[in-house]
Amino acid sequence: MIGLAMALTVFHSCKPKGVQSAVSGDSAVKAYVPPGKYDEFYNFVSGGFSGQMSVYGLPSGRLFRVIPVFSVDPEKGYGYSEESKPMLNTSHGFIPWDDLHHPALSVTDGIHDGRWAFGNANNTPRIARIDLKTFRTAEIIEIPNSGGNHSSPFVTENTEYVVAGTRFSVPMGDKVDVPISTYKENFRGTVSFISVNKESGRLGIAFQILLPGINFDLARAGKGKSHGWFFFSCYNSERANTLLEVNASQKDKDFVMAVNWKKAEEYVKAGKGMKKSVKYAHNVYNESTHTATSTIENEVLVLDPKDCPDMVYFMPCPKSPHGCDTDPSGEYIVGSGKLAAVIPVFSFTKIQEAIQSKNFEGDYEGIPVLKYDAVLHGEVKKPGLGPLHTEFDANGNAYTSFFVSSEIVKWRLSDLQVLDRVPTYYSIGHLCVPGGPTKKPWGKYVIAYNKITKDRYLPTGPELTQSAQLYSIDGDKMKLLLDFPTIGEPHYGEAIPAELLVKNSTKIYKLEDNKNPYLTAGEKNARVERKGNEVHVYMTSIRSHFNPDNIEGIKLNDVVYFHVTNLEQDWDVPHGFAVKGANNAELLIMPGETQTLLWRPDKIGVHPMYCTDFCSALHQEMQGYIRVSPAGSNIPLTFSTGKTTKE
Ligand code: CUK
Ligand code: CUA
Repeated sequence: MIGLAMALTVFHSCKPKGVQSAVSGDSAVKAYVPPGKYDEFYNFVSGGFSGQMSVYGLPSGRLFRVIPVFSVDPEKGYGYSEESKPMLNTSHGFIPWDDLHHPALSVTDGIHDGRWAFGNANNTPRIARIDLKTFRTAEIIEIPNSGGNHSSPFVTENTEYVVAGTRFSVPMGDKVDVPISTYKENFRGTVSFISVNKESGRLGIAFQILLPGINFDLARAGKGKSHGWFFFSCYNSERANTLLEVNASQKDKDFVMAVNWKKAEEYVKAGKGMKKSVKYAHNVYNESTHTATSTIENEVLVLDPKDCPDMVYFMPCPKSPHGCDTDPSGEYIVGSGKLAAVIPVFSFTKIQEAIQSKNFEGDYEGIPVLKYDAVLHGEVKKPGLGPLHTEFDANGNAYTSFFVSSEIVKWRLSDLQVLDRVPTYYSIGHLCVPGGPTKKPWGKYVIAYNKITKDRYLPTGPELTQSAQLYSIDGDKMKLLLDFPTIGEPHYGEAIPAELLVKNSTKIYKLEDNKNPYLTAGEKNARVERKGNEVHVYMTSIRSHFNPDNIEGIKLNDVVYFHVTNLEQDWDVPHGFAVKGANNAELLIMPGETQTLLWRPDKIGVHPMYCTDFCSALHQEMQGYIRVSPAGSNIPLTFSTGKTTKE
């Protein structure tokens, strides 16, 4: 008896007070995907300061893959293999990290097409394109004239463009070494329109728009009737350069900026753009050589609204706006002031009328400011505290996240009535309805990406797991179904029906299509070649041996390149490669692929190497030796596989 009572007490005291599970009835069943069954959606979630993007199944919340984008990933050799290093090149040189906030999935006619995902690098401004056939980063382009690419990488209705709005305004051009106190005079902002090639997906900076020195936060493209427009939220219209928490919260209203990008295209055609000399890296991964190349570009086209009337407008938006979201019809633009007590909803029709009748309240740094009342569809009254982001379902409803009051609020677009609210645990940032930012929301769920985890999971030292929560939205009331942990800070996510990706998923790279210059086409071609102090090992891997697996004649101070070709042509049979003392990472080589590891042997002796991925019953036998001799030694360069040991 006493033992039981004690056990109960201990059990209770393990769980902090205030934890609510709040699930009921059939919730568990709704989130349960039985072993061997597939999830209904892929959820692409940003990793925040991990610099990666992770892929979860919904409704199960199971983690499928972490896609390295802006950060090196030793698990996959990304940023460590010679082929992938150029992906992380920038105008500052090689950068192994960034801060990825927003995934965006490509659309055709405003509907998910399952081709690409895009991600933004917030710190050293870049945009990445991920190929959804391979779940690999295919391209990264750096954004010049930008100081923090937060308002990015949202897409237009046919993925004509992804955008990049600078969070920090910065001095640019010839005059960059200026006192910070000259902010108002010298600091400017830009938004960039990055074109996406319809077939290849290849990115290019089409044009940038030069803007007053305010901070751009988030953005969404118009769609349907508002196709051709882009909306950006802006804060710090005070143009403060210090203590922004006070100084950028002075004004009652900041702005949502409306950009007529069709008009901008006309100005570009008419030669209104100025060519500015800049420096930015453009990195492309070639699918047939399995190799990335990095090119430094030197020029960008800049449009100044002064020379381009009717291209940019400001709409007042209360107060310190964060999210800026367009509904599936394209008629409504929802602003979210972090410090506002209402949610302002703008009407695209009214915006057009106000522009026609020049219903301006004045201008801001030469850009017309539309009258708030003239462009407002209405305000959602008393919705909650600290509105951040809004997503939509297909039935005319909106779902807004509230950081301060820690909840999701469902409201109706037509009459702005609040319909339902559920608590989130805790302090939700972004949220995601599958297809929520598109013309065709898939609906069914809303996912909360939370900022604070507190007592939801077992403690893991000073830092707790990051966390997301899944709610069903198919009934009138939202219902909590599941908590699931995430990798990095899950700022935002997009979810897409699995069937749109499954059929196109790459299973192997065909050996006959492998154009890597260091390909070893079959075991008979395996060899080791010396060029001065460079040694190139042309190596193959197949279950369960390397060829060659005994190498002698390597000398101290040699620079050794292992070019490993995985000869397998079966799905899900990667081989790994690691050599003792290599000060980078492993290689993880997919079937039919060639990858290269650079090794600078720094010790005399015999160095083991082995396959790092358990590939067969005899995986543990997949190993070999490399003999390293003194720099002046005359041991000849030899290599073999299957030569018997001398008795
Ligand atoms: S941000 Cu994180 S909650 Cu960088 Cu999109 Cu709003
Ligand atoms: Cu190849 Cu283990």
